[in-house]
Amino acid sequence: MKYTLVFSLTFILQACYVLSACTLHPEVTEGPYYVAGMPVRGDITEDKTGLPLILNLRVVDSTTCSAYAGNATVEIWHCDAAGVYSHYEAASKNQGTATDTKTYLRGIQYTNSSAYVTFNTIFPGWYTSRDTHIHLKVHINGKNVHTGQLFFNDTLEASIAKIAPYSSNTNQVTLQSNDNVYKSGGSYGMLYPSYISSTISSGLTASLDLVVNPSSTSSSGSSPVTNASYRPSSNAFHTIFIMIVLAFLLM
Ligand SMILES: *[C@@H]1O[C@H](CO)[C@@H](O)[C@H](O)[C@H]1NC(C)=O
Ligand SMILES: *[C@@H]1O[C@H](CO)[C@@H](O)[C@H](O)[C@H]1NC(C)=O
Ligand SMILES: *[C@@H]1O[C@H](CO)[C@@H](O)[C@H](O)[C@H]1NC(C)=O
Ligand SMILES: CC(=O)N[C@H]1CO[C@H](CO)[C@@H](O)[C@@H]1O
Repeated sequence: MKYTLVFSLTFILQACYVLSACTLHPEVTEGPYYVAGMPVRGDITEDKTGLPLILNLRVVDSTTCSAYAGNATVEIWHCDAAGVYSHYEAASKNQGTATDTKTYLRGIQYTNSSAYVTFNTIFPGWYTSRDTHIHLKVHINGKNVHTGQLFFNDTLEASIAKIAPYSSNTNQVTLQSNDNVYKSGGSYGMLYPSYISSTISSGLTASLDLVVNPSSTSSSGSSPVTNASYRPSSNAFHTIFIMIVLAFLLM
């Protein structure tokens, strides 16, 4: 009877713990357009036109569920309104594999004392077979601990597609439900932006916590690690701890 109670209470408390814990963000592919060594800067727009987008991203430690106080950077890169990436303009336009030296819409920021970075950029466009997205990497002491992608709501994307210069993008649209990267864990990167002021033309701003394990190494290549194998490993210990405490209390 006592043990049944211990097991039931452990199960309930464990369920509460899992629900309240921050979940480690799954690794998703870095894709073919990553370039190392990009500038450290908050404004990555350069001469690109589009709706202003302000991103506030906070690095959270999955092992403690609190803001990561150490030496972290967040790096982002994304395509322009026409679906073209700097450094890979030819490849983005299906015109071969030549690379260029452009750096627009790429940058790295060190986290501030609240573990935040802020990027000023433009809302990205899209290209065939991919939903609109922003790539990111989190580095800790220079080591890449996480590779992810950020996504937006399909309905929001459809409204933006009607506004210049996005309205000139003739690439095929891919809905989230058909995007293979989104399906591999993209929901953790969903952004829910608000307008900077009263209308969409003022631009958008969004915030997100990036939950990473500071001691892991990003898989970052074309074979992403599944989210299940990236869950924090403290649960087994937690379960045993709760059971011991309850057994004492009920003795
Ligand atoms: C850190 O950056 C965030 C987002 O830009 C900002 O709200 C916050 O005030 C900054 N904190 C410090 C201590 O500078
Ligand atoms: C922080 O990490 C960077 C690499 O991203 C490294 O160059 C720098 O020395 C580190 N700073 C400290 C204070 O550890
Ligand atoms: C996207 O936005 C539409 C309209 O606001 C809403 O109905 C839908 O549930 C949203 N989808 C997601 C995945 O949040
Ligand atoms: C967001 C996401 O991809 N979640 C998946 C994590 O892994 C479990 C187990 O493989 C899936 O059921 C989830 O759909």
